[in-house]
Amino acid sequence: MLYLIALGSNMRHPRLGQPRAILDAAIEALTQNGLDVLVQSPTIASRPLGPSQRNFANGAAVVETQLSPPQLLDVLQSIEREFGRPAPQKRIGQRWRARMLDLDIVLWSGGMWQSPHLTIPHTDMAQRNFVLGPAASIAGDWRDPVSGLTLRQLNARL
Ligand code: A4P
Ligand code: MG
Repeated sequence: MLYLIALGSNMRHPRLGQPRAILDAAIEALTQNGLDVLVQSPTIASRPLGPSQRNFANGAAVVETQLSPPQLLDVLQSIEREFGRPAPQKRIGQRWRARMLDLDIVLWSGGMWQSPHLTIPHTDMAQRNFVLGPAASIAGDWRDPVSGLTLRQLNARL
């Protein structure tokens, strides 16, 4: 199976430092968890969508694995937990949900997936330039099964 994964961070990690270093470490964690990382996009800086103040580092990767979508989601969430959350004093209000690292499954080679905790393609993919930009740079010909458009076409529409 091929999967397109989106990576995002806008936190400073106590050991790793800046968000782009967190993304690099996340790619390494994917490999260490047995995923075959075929391509990694350049990391971009993007303006925060939503209430957060800090800019994000965003990126994408194509990985190959025998894991099913729910199994891969388990792995991604365990990696997210491994990277932790911001320091406790910052965990106020809605911010307590903030994470060092966000890993989303954007597309997979099997087409669509729909279950209570997992929807592929990722529902917000087509509206998010910080997903489509990096994704189109490494997998521009990959077709979104919902719209029938390639990532390059979707990215051009934003
Ligand atoms: N889930 C369903 N489908 C998927 C999928 N395809 N991939 C479920 C991954 N997870 C999927 O995810 C909550 C649940 O979604 C998971 O448990 C899984 O079962 P989450 O990432 O913990 O939370 P969320 O609902 O996505 O909220 P979050 O993380 O606060 O918001 P978003 O929508 O993920 O956005 N601005 C910039 N510039 N760059 C960013 O990367 N990211 C966010 C977070 C906001 N603004 C941003 C960025
Ligand atoms: Mg997520």
